[in-house]
Amino acid sequence: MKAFVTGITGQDGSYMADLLLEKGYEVYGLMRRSASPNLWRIEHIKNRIKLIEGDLTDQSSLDHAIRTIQPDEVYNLGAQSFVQYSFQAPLATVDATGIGALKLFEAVRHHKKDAKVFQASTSEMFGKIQETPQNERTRFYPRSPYGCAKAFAHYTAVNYREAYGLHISCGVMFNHESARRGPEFVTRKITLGVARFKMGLQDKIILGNLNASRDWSYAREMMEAAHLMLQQDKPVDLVLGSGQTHTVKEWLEETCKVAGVDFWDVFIQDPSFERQAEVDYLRADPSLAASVLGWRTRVSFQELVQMMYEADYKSLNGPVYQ
Ligand code: NAP
Ligand code: F7E
Repeated sequence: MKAFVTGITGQDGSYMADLLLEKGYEVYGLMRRSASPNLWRIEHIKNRIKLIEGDLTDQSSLDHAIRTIQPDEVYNLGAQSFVQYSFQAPLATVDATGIGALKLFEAVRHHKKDAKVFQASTSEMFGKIQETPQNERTRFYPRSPYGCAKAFAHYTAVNYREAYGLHISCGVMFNHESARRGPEFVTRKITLGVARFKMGLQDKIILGNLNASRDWSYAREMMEAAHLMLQQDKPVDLVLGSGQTHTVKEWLEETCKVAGVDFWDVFIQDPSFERQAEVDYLRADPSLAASVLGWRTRVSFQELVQMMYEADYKSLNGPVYQ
């Protein structure tokens, strides 16, 4: 079996590549040109995967990739995925995250119509939530250029399924984290910041809104669900999350507890880290995913915090990525 993964250098793409290699797939990944290549998450597998140069904003590179690889499965995990940055660079975000998905679906439609496609949809589409918990029928109300771009990609996936019979499944993924999370996201910013504080390398962590609630789970488990979704005969859209929610403050408190440091010593609140339009509260209803896939998250909130804090603490003495 051959799989093509966009976003292979990102958190999810690297876990997906690990998982697919374990299952015996031939793994191809899309990598964009960068002055300083960002390969740390796939360093351990770089000799076992094939990297194809290209860009989600460039139709010809996607056409070329799909035409030459002829993949059985395509995982569209590439995106400008940082919500805060999407307010600073809305057009670039929409290009990669929204139109990029359309370009990839077009490449599949023209060059490998029977490939099964996974689209990385997001709980950010629920934004200003219309009900709790959020399920497959909850109305979207995105609150950022990123959320709007993902809603466009999601509806385009549904349309390409209905109009052209493509096998595209959308995983509506709630926040998922790991030691491979980018350090700009709040979970990793906190675990890395507290580890540095503990080692005397940093005085304070500067944070924005501590009251936001997120449904956090472990990224590797999320990729297991994405893979399972493409093993179904029929395409399906599913909400993927733990069903539990915690505030940013609780993530910080738990990290401080694991590190054995005083919560009040560690952070400063700064409104400049607050969002122009915030998503206050997210909690998944993963019951359909449980019944269709037999999947649920296993790593708890406490285990996730501990795993990430310990990896960061160790990495300060040399790189350790899990
Ligand atoms: P991530 O770590 O930010 O990785 C994003 C990947 O996309 C990177 O490999 C990046 O390449 C690549 N990329 C960005 N712009 C591109 C472009 N123009 N052309 C080609 N590649 C491009 O994100 P993640 O956390 O792994 O998330 C994976 C996917 O799931 C994303 O689509 C994200 O929006 C979505 N999602 C994530 C979560 C979550 O909680 N993690 C939840 C719901 C949905 P570089 O390495 O070169 O930057
Ligand atoms: O923010 C608050 C912030 O940037 C979480 C992406 O993977 O998940 C992710 O998006 C919350 C927000 O992730 C800081 O205001 C407080 O309420 O870690 P985040 P996100 O915006 O939830 C979704 C599902 C995706 O699809 C996205 O791709 O934390 N917060 N203080 C802060 N956030 C950051 N980044 N930095 C702070 O200092």
